[in-house]
Amino acid sequence: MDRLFGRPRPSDERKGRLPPGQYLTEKWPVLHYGSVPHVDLATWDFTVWGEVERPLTLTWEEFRALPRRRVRCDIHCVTRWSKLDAEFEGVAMRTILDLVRPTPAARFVVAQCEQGYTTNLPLDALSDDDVLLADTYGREPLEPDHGWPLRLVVPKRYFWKSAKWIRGLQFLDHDLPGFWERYGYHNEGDPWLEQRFSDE
Ligand SMILES: Nc1nc2c(c(=O)[nH]1)N[C@H]1C(S)=C(S)[C@@H](COP(=O)(O)O)O[C@H]1N2
Ligand SMILES: [Mo]
Repeated sequence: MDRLFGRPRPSDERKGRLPPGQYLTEKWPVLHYGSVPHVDLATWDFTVWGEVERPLTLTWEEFRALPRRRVRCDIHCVTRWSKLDAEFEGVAMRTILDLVRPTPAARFVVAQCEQGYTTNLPLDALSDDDVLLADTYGREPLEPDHGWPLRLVVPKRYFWKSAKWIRGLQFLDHDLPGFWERYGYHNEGDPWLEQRFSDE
């Protein structure tokens, strides 16, 4: 009944959106292993290979010509900060999946990035319609720190699965733990189940 009088308070809107063990931040922290890569769009490409019927390599211009999609989502980092209402724009993963057509054997995907960072996801998780290859945040190109020119955004997983400076996707018939997953991070990384580390 409160809702009849005025707008809901921010605390009401936020209720139920913070997974266990997380706190809210307004800022957007920068976190990664190693340094920010120097990327030249003239030589940049995006490659999809492995268990797909139509392997694909896109130049930056070709990537930018694909249909666009905007996703508003909450970010949950395993280091316990969460940021609500992030607005990314780019190409829906569904669009890429339609182009490359995973084979019936394809079950897992490894995101491959500049400087060798990797992270793994089941194909099911990648197929969600909120999964994005994002080049834009808040209507501006991504900051280099946050993954310019292109990052993966997987809203339903902890943010280490949202690979920055992504250069390709490798489709596999078996699972292959990525960079942090090999160092003890959970293989699935669902923030609502608090899947932080693999020994928990
Ligand atoms: N290429 C690359 N992507 C990466 C990482 C990294 O080290 N290298 N770190 C991950 C981790 S641990 C987190 S929490 C998020 C942080 O993204 P942000 O700096 O945009 O907040 O990026 C993820 N993507
Ligand atoms: Mo992280």
